[in-house]
Amino acid sequence: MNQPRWKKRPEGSNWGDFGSDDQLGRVNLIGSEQVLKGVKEVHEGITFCLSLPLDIPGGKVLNPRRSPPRLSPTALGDDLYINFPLATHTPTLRDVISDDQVHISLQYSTQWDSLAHVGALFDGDDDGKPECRYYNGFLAEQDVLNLSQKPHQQHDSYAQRLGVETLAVHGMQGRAVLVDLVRVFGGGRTLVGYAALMDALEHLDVVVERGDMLVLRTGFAEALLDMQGSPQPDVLKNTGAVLDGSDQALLEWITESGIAAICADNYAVENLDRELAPDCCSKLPLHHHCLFKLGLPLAELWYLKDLAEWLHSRGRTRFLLTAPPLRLPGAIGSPVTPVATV
Ligand code: UVW
Repeated sequence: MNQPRWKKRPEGSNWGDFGSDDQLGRVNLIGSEQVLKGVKEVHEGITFCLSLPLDIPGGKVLNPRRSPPRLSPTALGDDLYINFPLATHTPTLRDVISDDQVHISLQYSTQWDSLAHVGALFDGDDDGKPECRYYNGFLAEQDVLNLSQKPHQQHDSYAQRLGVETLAVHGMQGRAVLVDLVRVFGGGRTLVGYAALMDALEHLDVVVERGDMLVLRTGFAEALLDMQGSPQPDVLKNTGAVLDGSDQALLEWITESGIAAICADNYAVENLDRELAPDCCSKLPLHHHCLFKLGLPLAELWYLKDLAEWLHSRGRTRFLLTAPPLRLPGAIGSPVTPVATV
């Protein structure tokens, strides 16, 4: 095993516990045993698609950096390959070809955050000079992300380590447990810290075990879907529960519970609307704890309503989740079409 990339790891982190070169973090806990436990939850062979249409939300309301996907034809010279007759160049041919491409913000809609999504300025060498590091101490520019400036001002990014393809290759299949927060708190904006989450687990009779993927329904994605591509910011800011990443007890529970991933139907999983104290050092404390300290991937904007209602009607909370991201080398996030099998 190589030497760790750090002398001092962040307090409360698991850096090094899965090996000094580990790039999977808590996803290591999703092994064959977890897949078999997931398969045991398949009784009826019914599947649910847990993705929104990837052009939802619509516009740039949730995150002004991220644009809706734009589809266009592939082209060769002046030929655009939509309903393109091959007879154009070879008169005897009767084939007609359509072929397209997409410009997409990888975290626009239903998505996974890889462990390369959120790092921190951290002094892992203990030499008083903070450097940008990601999970397991990987150094930003050296190990993880290169940003190259190409001619014509085009920037290319590429995660050499911790990119989303590491999750794709692992598979992201195993047992998941649904916590239907809508059933406990309704669909309005509720800040859920440790105490509220524990109340919800008790009320819903949910048991969370090591290696499970925790799936949180807040009602946000279904509200977005109802808005049909014209999202209403005033309504959305009061819609759906959000986790309180500033609640230390909640972060400790995430560490202790052994969960391998958190998948939510809201944007960001956590509360982004809080006022930042003058000495605050993370706007995204849940992302910091999960992605940076534990290597625990987050997923957002999943569509969970139909699954939640079905599970409730059967008095169940667990299911087999199959949710590999794209095996897109170097990508930081990824659209995903998660499938629940029950
Ligand atoms: C942010 O940048 C807030 O990212 P995410 O979509 O992971 O919440």
